[in-house]
Amino acid sequence: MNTFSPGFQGRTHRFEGRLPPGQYPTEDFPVLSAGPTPNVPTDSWTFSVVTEDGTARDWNWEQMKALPQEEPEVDIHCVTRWSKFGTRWQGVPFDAFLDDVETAADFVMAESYGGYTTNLPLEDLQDGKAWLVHTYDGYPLSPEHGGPARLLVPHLYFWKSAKWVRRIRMMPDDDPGFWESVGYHNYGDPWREQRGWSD
Ligand SMILES: Nc1nc2c(c(=O)[nH]1)N[C@H]1C(S)=C(S)[C@@H](COP(=O)(O)O)O[C@H]1N2
Ligand SMILES: [Mo]
Repeated sequence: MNTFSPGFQGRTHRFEGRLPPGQYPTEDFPVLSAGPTPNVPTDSWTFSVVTEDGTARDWNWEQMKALPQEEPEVDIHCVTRWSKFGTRWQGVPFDAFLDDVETAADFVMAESYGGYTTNLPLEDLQDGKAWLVHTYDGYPLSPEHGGPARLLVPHLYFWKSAKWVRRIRMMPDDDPGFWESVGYHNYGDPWREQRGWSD
């Protein structure tokens, strides 16, 4: 006799191999913010890419919405050990912001409204691996989850996905961001369990 319901088997099969080591799956969407939620109205929102010589490219909300849009459906992994499968977003593939940007830098600092920062290799924002997202599950991204727009870099632990992102600054030399400077891993690959400095 089959003791599993079809639904249970279906779920197990569907998510097989998708849980990184040390993580548990959750259906909730916890909010993790290091400080208060900034209020950023879309009519005064801007997003900038700044190269190492100080040259900035800026987009306002309308210009950002006019860029090519994608609907990534991805698993996300928080270093506090929850993972959430199949989250649905809409936003701009990050390559669209980097198209005309001339830089020799290999690293970036993502800087947010409210002051949060997180560092990444530039290549982790390229080739379809990252997005600037403004919609979650069909609705405008809520302020607690980073609205009006946040970074989405699902192949790294979720602290790299800066909420309320305001600027990407190119850095010739790598520099730790907010959590990286107090002990989180510099890169944060969930599949290699890169949680802390010593991992
Ligand atoms: N600006 C900003 N971005 C942030 C954070 C933050 O505190 N401020 N927390 C990070 C951490 S540690 C995680 S796990 C995720 C949480 O996103 P969520 O609140 O939408 O789940 O956002 C990341 N991005
Ligand atoms: Mo986190």
